[in-house]
Amino acid sequence: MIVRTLTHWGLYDCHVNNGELVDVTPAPEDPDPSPIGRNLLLGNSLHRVSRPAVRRSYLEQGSGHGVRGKEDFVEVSWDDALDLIANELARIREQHGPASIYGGSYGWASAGRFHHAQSQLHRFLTCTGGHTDSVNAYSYAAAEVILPKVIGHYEDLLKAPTSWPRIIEHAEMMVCFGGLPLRNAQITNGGPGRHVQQAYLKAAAEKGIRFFNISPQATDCPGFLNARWLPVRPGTDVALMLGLAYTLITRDLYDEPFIARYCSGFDIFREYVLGALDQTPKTPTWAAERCGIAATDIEQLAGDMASHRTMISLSWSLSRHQHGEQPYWMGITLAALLGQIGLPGCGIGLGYCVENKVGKPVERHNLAHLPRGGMNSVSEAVPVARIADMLLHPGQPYSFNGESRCYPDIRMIYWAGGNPFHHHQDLNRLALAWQKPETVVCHELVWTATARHADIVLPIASSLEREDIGGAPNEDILVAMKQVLPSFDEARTDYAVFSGLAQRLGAGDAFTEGRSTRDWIRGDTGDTGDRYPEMPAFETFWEQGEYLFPAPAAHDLFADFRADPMRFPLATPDGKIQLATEKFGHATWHTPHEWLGEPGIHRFHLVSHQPASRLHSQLDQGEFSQLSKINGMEPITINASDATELGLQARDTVRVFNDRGSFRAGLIISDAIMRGVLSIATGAWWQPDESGECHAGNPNAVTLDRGTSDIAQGPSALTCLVSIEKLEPPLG
Ligand SMILES: Nc1nc2c(c(=O)[nH]1)N[C@H]1C(S)=C(S)[C@@H](COP(=O)(O)OP(=O)(O)OC[C@H]3O[C@@H](n4cnc5c(=O)[nH]c(N)nc54)[C@H](O)[C@@H]3O)O[C@H]1N2
Ligand SMILES: Nc1nc2c(c(=O)[nH]1)N[C@H]1C(S)=C(S)[C@@H](COP(=O)(O)OP(=O)(O)OC[C@H]3O[C@@H](n4cnc5c(=O)[nH]c(N)nc54)[C@H](O)[C@@H]3O)O[C@H]1N2
Ligand SMILES: [Mo]
Repeated sequence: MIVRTLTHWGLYDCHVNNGELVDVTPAPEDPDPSPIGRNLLLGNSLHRVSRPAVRRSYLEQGSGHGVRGKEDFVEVSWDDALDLIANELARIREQHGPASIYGGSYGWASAGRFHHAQSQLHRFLTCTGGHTDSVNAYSYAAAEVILPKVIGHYEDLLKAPTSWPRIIEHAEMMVCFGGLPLRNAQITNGGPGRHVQQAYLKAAAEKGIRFFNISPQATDCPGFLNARWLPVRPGTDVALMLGLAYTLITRDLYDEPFIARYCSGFDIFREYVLGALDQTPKTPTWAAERCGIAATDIEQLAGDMASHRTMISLSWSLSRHQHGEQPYWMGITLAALLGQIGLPGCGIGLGYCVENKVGKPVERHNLAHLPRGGMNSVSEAVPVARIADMLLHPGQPYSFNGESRCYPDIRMIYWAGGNPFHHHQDLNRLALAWQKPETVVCHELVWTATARHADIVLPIASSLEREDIGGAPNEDILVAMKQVLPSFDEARTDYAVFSGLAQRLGAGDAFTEGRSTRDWIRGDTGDTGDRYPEMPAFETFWEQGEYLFPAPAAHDLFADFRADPMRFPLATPDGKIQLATEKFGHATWHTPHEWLGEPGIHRFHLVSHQPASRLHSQLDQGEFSQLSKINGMEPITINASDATELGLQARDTVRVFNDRGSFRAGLIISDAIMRGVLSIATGAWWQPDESGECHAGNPNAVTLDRGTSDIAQGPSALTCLVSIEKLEPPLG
């Protein structure tokens, strides 16, 4: 039997024999399928949670006993587990109020719109009395806060910038900060039906567009683009862009009429660039000292950008540095100086190739998602990456988005669909903070480090073990995700679990509305039926298995604003691009807390990027992910001259460390990474030994857990200096 399914990494045919998954092959319609699908083979069965389980001393002695993450678990019946959780939720809400329950629960979970784990959890917690939530995403939190102030329409800039066909037709140059890493285009949150980024890049290369890869790694652009590599020190793009801006302004290469008509605050920004107030002109030489790119190259690039039709791309990784708000503000400022925003195929886009959807001509479909089921009784939401601070400092003040706020006093954590013990920074610190609440509940498929750090773990059915409707607002396919496999052992869907809990808490009807899973799925096409009259009725769609939306026309972002800024103003106070604001100043260079400009004793910058062989930590146990490992560990890349200097060889087991922690990894030696930089993918399952050293190679063993700044309080995962040494085998 072959059953088709949609995942965050594409559309696959699952081959099932006697209730077992025997093969996974990409849908033939996908022109450039992702090998990540192979991970489903072992991944759907290895390390699964079989039955509800409770941490031993929590079960035997109650909350407040034992140490999370250091104990074994006792399996219990579903009824006992659900009674335990329902009683605990009721007790804690009554004693400490709904804000003491943290349901932020960041994470990607699986494709499938109805079973989306975080939406299920939010609906359940809202229906039963409310909870503290998180705000913004690890991916680009700094952008989410700064972009609305600068340019208004941040959603389109991030997810639906000027489409590739327009770039290919009109642009002459593409300057890519963070490159165009095709490995990331394997993914779209919700699921891509057809992978298109490689074909677009090839067409752009054939057209003769010149690419510039501004990144610590040459591999961030595929070889066929023949990109010019300008190795930049991590975290210094703002300095580089200021050097470019200085050149444009002082050589009169900037577009004065564009600035006058479409921007405000230029005079303040110009004073800063010229050094009128701080006596520090941001010359190319000043920039070169910080970013490591020669002043002559900076001058030449500025001239080239001004004299050609140029598209600027800023990868989302730039936002995950300390002061990650600034590269986005500065990138927009640079694009404004060039005056090409809104011209066909030019201007600026954030994150081409970051996901399959970015740059694809799209119409954002208004697909329904599971509603919350009312207003959350708690209005406060904590910036997503401040979780350890929140747990460690209840009641303490912090600043966010120009406001002063206080952290809530969290007594219970409820997590479904994410893996904070892979995704959060400084995991040893998180493990300490995680001891604070009275109860931690986790819904998981597999025994991740997050499951191991809970008190109560519930086994969840995988996306292959339930039915759903699959699709993403900016992809072109809707998929009837039929059930592929029976549930693993005693696993249940998140929905079934929350239905059982809601009933115990007297909110059963409010949660389920008396609807079956199929009823919910049927309603999940949103208003698409109205917008696409040719779309078949649900039953026909379900039988046919797929619906492809008609291809929309390519578009140029901000073309309407450019044509008529009065009629199509930006969503900023004066409708213009804000190069300076009263409250937040202007795009500014801040010296990072850790960077190669002042290395100190740890003299390597650790860049942690998205993995080519999986999605985050998901299915790390799968075949394709395991093939990428070196001696069972995540590979880490070092520059060849650095390796020689340190006496390191390819495939050595290395120890990477700083004052926060350490991890082990297998070494790759390369000329395609700049000196002083180490690069490792995120997502290896955190496996700390007694000393806290991770044996699998999770970079968050050593990363910095600080907010980007008071503006967005996003993650600063990429601001991280480390040392590296060969791990000698123990003597004897
Ligand atoms: N150092 C460093 N850290 C980073 C980053 C970085 O660049 N550097 N990047 C950050 C970014 S951008 C992101 S988005 C995060 C990603 O972090 P996460 O989104 O937390 O990572 P995933 O591995 O996708 O975690 C999803 C978890 O949900 C489980 N799951 C899957 N389906 C279901 C389901 O139906 N129900 C339930 N209950 N569970 C399910 C999976 O088994 C898995 O453990 O990592 C961040 N962390
Ligand atoms: N295969 C795969 N694809 C994915 C994901 C996955 O897990 N697997 N995750 C998805 C998710 S959740 C997200 S948010 C996106 C993330 O998309 P991005 O954030 O764009 O991706 P990263 O791979 O983290 O970073 C891209 C490159 O930025 C470079 N870089 C790092 N720091 C700097 C810097 O300071 N300056 C410059 N110029 N370059 C720098 C690094 O060399 C890195 O390879 O990817 C998505 N795509
Ligand atoms: Mo992300």
